[in-house]
Amino acid sequence: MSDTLTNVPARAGNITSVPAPAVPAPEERKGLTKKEIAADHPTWCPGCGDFSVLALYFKLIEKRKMWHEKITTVAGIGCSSRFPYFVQAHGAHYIHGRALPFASGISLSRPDLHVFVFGGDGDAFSIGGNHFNHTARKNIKMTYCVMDNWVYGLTKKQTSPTSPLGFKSKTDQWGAVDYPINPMKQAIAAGATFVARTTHTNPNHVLQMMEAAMDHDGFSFIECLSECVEFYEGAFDASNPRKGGVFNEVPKDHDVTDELAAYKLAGEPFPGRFGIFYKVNKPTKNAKEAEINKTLQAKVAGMKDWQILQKNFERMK
Ligand SMILES: Cc1ncc(C[n+]2csc(CCOP(=O)(O)OP(=O)(O)O)c2C)c(N)n1
Ligand code: SF4
Ligand SMILES: [Mg+2]
Repeated sequence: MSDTLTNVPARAGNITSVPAPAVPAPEERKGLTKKEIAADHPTWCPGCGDFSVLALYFKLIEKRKMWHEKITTVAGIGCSSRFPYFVQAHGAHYIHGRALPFASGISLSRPDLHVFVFGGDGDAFSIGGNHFNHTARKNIKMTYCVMDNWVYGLTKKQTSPTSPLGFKSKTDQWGAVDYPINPMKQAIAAGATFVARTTHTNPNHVLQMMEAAMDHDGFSFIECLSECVEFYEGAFDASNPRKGGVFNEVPKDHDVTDELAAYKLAGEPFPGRFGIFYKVNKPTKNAKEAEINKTLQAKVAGMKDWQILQKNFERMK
């Protein structure tokens, strides 16, 4: 189990601390079962790929013995973004495209939590495109899993930034004319320090990617293909061996620290590769801010909150 799950001290500060409720030592506590972590019955269409991502998230929580008070599940708006409703733990179904800034606040103020963000391609790359770039470049510790179905599902079939050319939708009746973005290239270029690709049709692989992403100290991004059976059926058949497609993993000799090699992999035509394309260690914003806080807190050690405020006011006179 990663240290971040169990050994991170409570947030330091000048605020009077409230005694924490008695929680058994980690080794004495059992991991949650799916029954304890599953909330409402998911309202997705039967056969939607999102079911599989949710089931694997439950599996991850079970396997890695995470507890309710250590997990936060955040999302924006969309079918995929309904995710936090179905998880019996802290979380938020937030504003369309704004899941990442909300999750950033959680991550920076509560470094002891595992922050997971789920959402769709529209949420991530249309309305939330700007936040995606900035959260990645800041290297804020969290795992962002984009359930990419190449369409706006919730609003019933509009072209999304990942829809391929020619895709017929309510916003492109004669076929999409705008070039799609490549989420993997975008993540690498924006500065994400962990970039992986998987597909809902390969459960073991999804779990493997989620585990690796969770263990990464920084902003980890996963593009998970997740079929919308209602508005883009068969979109990913070419990546599914059960439908006559091929599931090709990242070559064994791929150097995950080589940005250009990762970019090259990301450029392979669909169905492309699956696995970890890029992974480097860089100081996180969390670590940098913690350092600043430590230095500043040392300067006011032993002072009461009102004394710090008074000192500040006096300085402003
Ligand atoms: C500010 C704002 N603009 C537009 C919408 C309408 N809207 C809701 S979800 C969505 C797109 C969802 O697509 P995606 O993120 O790909 O999720 P999916 O439903 O495909 O999982 C849009 C445009 C909204 N809720 N809020
Ligand atoms: S509309 Fe598509 S994405 Fe939304 S729940 Fe149905 S199958 Fe899933
Ligand atoms: Mg979508």
